[in-house]
Amino acid sequence: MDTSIPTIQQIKQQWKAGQTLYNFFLIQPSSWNAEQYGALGYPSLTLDMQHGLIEDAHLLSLLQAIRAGGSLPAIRLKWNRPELIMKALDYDVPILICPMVNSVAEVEAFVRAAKYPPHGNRSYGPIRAGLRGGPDYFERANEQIVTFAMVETPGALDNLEAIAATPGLDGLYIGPFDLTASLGFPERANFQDENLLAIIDRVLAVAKRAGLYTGIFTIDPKDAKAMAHRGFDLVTFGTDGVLFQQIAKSWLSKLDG
Ligand code: 3PY
Ligand code: MG
Repeated sequence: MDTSIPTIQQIKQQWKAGQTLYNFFLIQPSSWNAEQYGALGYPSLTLDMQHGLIEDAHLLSLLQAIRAGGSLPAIRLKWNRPELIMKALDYDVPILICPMVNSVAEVEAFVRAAKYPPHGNRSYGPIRAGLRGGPDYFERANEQIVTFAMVETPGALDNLEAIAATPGLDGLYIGPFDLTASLGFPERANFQDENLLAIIDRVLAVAKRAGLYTGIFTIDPKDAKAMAHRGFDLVTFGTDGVLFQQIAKSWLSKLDG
């Protein structure tokens, strides 16, 4: 077991002390790709099952590679469905990010599937998670998992305070692309836009009042740093897809003609 990778308990202490956990999204289903980011010092990696090219059959080798590289794994679920949530947890993913929720009922369903009774109805069978979690995994699992509901729809914004009060929910994670697209903003995810910043600050304030952790997606390290300074706990600073395309284009542009 790699003891240099922090546990969720340690991450929660770091968040309470005001430290940001930087995070990077992986869309490529390659274990070598996943392993090398950790070796380069990326502290946490999220497998993007919603938009990434990653399917269930890739999960095991990707999760093994992420830990082998030295990063803490997370997952952005394909959708808010109990079988996907329970499977991800059995595979030993301690941080879950659930996309496109709109209502308290949807967030309750998310949390219920992620927690063992009496707080939820997660089915028992922690095939991989139990190995790291030890013999008392069942007793401690609910505290070893962080559930983030994404705020990226008008519904989530309308119901923000009530969603934040959902028992068992651990955090709110902003998806600025869907948020600005669904609200009809002129530009998607422009972090200079005062209207977007006002929403970001509202989500931060509501989350802090409710005792929740906060996360946000960006694709630019400059925006990521600004969001960390604004007070976010988990800040995504890009994806392997965007990184590859930017570098590939810039290398091509250095050639003649
Ligand atoms: C969004 O910004 O909508 C996201 O889901 C980030 O991936
Ligand atoms: Mg989104």
